[in-house]
Amino acid sequence: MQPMLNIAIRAARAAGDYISRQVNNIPNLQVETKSTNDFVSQVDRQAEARIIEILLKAYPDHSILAEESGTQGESEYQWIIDPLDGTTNFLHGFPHFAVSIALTRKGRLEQAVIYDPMKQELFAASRGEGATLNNRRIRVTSQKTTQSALLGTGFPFRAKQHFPAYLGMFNDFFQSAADVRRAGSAALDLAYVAAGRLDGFWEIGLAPWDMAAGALIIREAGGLVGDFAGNDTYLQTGNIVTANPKLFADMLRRLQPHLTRDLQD
Ligand code: 2AM
Ligand code: CA
Repeated sequence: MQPMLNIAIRAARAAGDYISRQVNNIPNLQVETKSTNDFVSQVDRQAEARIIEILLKAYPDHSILAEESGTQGESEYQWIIDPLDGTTNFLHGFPHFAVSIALTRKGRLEQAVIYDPMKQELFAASRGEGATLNNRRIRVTSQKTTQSALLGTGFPFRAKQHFPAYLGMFNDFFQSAADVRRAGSAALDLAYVAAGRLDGFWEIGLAPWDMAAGALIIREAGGLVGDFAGNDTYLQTGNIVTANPKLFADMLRRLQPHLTRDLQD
C-alpha cells in the first residue's frame, strides 16, 4: 500500500476512535454556531488537531487545508481534511458521520480515506489503484436508468438563495428516480456511491473538504464526478454530481433546466 495512504488511514482511525468515544459525552459538549445551521464542537477541533499532528509528524513539509483551522504551510502536497463530516448528525447522536482525508499533489487527487467510526467502515483509494472498503475492492453500480436508481443528495440549508433551484432539481429526481436519500454526511454519500449503495448523488454548495476524498474514491471505483456542467471544477464551485458512467449524463441532463446563473458549473 502507498505509504502516504497508510499515514492517512492511521490519522483517520485515530480521529474516528476519538469521535466514537465522545458519543457518550454529547450532552456535555459545548457547541458553537459558526453561522446559521453550521455547528462546531470541541470534538471537531480535537479530531482535526489529532489528524494534523499525525500527518505533519510523517510529512512536516506538506501543507494543510482543514475545515476548522484553515490553511497552513506551502507545498505541492496538500492534505484536505474534514475531521467530522456530518456534525449535525453527531451532535444528535444520529450514528452517521465520518472522517474525510484527501491528499492532492499539484492540485491532483492522489490519496483518499473516509472512515465511519460507528460502523467501522473504512473507504480508501490511491490514484490508479482502485478503491476499497475494509480492504475489499468496491465498484459503482451498473444501474442504467434513473427510474430504478437510488440517489443521494444534501439540502442547501446554509445557502438558502439556492433553495428554489434545488427544489426544482429535487422535484425532477424525486419523480423520476426509485427514491432519494438525505443522510447528512456528504463524505459518506460519496463513499456509498463508490461502494454501489447509491447509484448517484448531487449537492449544491459543498466545501472542498466535504468532497475531495469521496471524489477520488468514486473515480477509482469506476464512477464519474463533475460540476453541474459535467466538468472538473467541483472542488472550486462546490456543486457536485456523481454517478456510475451509465447514469451520469442523464443526471446532468436533468439538472440542466434548474441551473440559475450562479449554478452553471
Ligand atoms: P458538515 O457536517 O462537515 O458541516 C449535509 O448536507 C452535508 O453537507 C454534511 O456533509 C455537511 O458537512 C455538508 N455541508 C457543508 N457545507 C454545506 C452547505 N453550505 N450546505 C449544505 N451542506 C453542507
Ligand atoms: Ca463536512
